[in-house]
Amino acid sequence: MNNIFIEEIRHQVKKALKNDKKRYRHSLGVANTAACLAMRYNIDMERAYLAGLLHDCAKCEEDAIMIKVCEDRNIPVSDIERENPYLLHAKVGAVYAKEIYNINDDEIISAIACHTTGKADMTMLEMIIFTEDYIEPYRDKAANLDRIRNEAFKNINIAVTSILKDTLDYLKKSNKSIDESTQITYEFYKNML
Ligand code: DGI
Ligand code: FE
Ligand code: FE
Repeated sequence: MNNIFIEEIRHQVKKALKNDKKRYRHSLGVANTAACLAMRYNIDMERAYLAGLLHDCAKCEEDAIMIKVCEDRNIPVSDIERENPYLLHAKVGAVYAKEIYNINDDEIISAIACHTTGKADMTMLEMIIFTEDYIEPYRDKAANLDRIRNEAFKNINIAVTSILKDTLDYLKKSNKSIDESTQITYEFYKNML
């Protein structure tokens, strides 16, 4: 994506993620393939690219700082988030997108805020970022990736449901606590199919 504004954001995101070698590569993967899904589902490509580029911009932030960023802004922090502060990189990423990267597009901000757990009744942009975060080409660990990549371009509601189902299975198997947003999102999409 070629414009000075986006080039500058790419530069800033690269710097912010320099402590996690593969994270910038993943962010570009989400940005580029979110633009592809935007073409498929007739939404603005540049907004999808920007949301993808920024979705993990707080991924290298320290846990204590993320909790403080939320508390200072009266953003609710659930018990599960307090136990697993990495979950907060989504909400804090949304704050940084607004306050540091000067994004004033509410749908981009909300797509960043809900990219880890999803939420009920997501907009197309939100679903695209949620989905690409899981399937972008550099991802290689999750179950059923080939099938879900295919679903994403055929029927994105099915892809979102599959991702939530596999994420919940993985969390249960590894005895991790489940945030109610993840469960609520899954119920919503399962009941919609
Ligand atoms: O930041 P990324 O690694 O690109 O991806 P992400 O923001 O989707 O975070 C992925 C992790 O989040 C993955 O290991 C599953 C985890 N996760 C999603 N929902 C929940 C969760 N972890 C817990 N403990 N509880 C959840 O409800
Ligand atoms: Fe993330
Ligand atoms: Fe991500």
